[in-house]
Amino acid sequence: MSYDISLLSPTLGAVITGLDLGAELDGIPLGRIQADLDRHRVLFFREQSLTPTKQRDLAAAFGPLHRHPIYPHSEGLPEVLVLDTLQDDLRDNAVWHSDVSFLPAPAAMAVLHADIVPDVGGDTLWSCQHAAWQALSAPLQRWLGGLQAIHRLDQSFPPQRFGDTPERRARREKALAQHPPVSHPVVRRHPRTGEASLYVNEGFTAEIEGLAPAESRALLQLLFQHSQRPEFQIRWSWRPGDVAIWDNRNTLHYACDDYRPQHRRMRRATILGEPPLAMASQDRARSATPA
Ligand SMILES: O=C(O)CCC(=O)C(=O)O
Ligand SMILES: [Fe+2]
Repeated sequence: MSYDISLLSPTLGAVITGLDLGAELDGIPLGRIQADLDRHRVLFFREQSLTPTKQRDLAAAFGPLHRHPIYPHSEGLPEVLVLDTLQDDLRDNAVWHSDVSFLPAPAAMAVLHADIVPDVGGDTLWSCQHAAWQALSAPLQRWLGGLQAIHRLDQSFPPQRFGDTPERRARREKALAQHPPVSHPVVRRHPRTGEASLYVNEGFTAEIEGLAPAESRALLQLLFQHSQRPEFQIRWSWRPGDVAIWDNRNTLHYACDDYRPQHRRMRRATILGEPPLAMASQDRARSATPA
């Protein structure tokens, strides 16, 4: 099956037309989709109306799937989580984040399907963290390349969120006990493309290791602001049935919270990756050498 692709920005985002993601898996050009994802980082497919099972199967073709410790899931499908404004307070997704960076081996990719969307509003934004890294000065790139940061689940799942019933409280507490804070490189190297990208996010990154608290706060503030520059971003206005597939290693995303009280429901299947790779020291040195 061949398809057409058109770009949304120079650095990230492409819309694919002429492809039915609900077709039999062996008819879907998974290798070409993966190559386009490597190049464009976020791919969009209009009005696909994938069933939850098809969504799970499509995502599983790219790698093992994650079961989220807190979010509810599609009936009978623990790998397909449901983000429903009638069920949960999802305002915390209106913060720039990379999915499940609180895991030792976070998500490589995600497949998001729009079930119910407001007439207007409820867009999702993505930001390219390879472009963000590239736009930093060479001395800062070199310094960041040697740093590690702590990522925590509870930063995006505070007690007031998912703590309103005894069951949800217990689920959150169990999740916290099973997910102690983890340390990841501040700059990660993509295992498929070799590209460097900034890897801190407001959703889960709590501190930079080894710095004084005030230094860590100031540096994270600088990096969060930098990572969110409009130059690195795209924004998608959903129609029901739209699908987005993103590279979760080198992008951040943000679900715009501008549509309440309208109803919005999305589903996500999340493909697990590897522990983030740090920059090799010779690469850090090279990034500081004028071309
Ligand atoms: O609701 C959305 O548009 C995205 C929510 C989100 O952060 C996710 O699915 O990972
Ligand atoms: Fe997310």
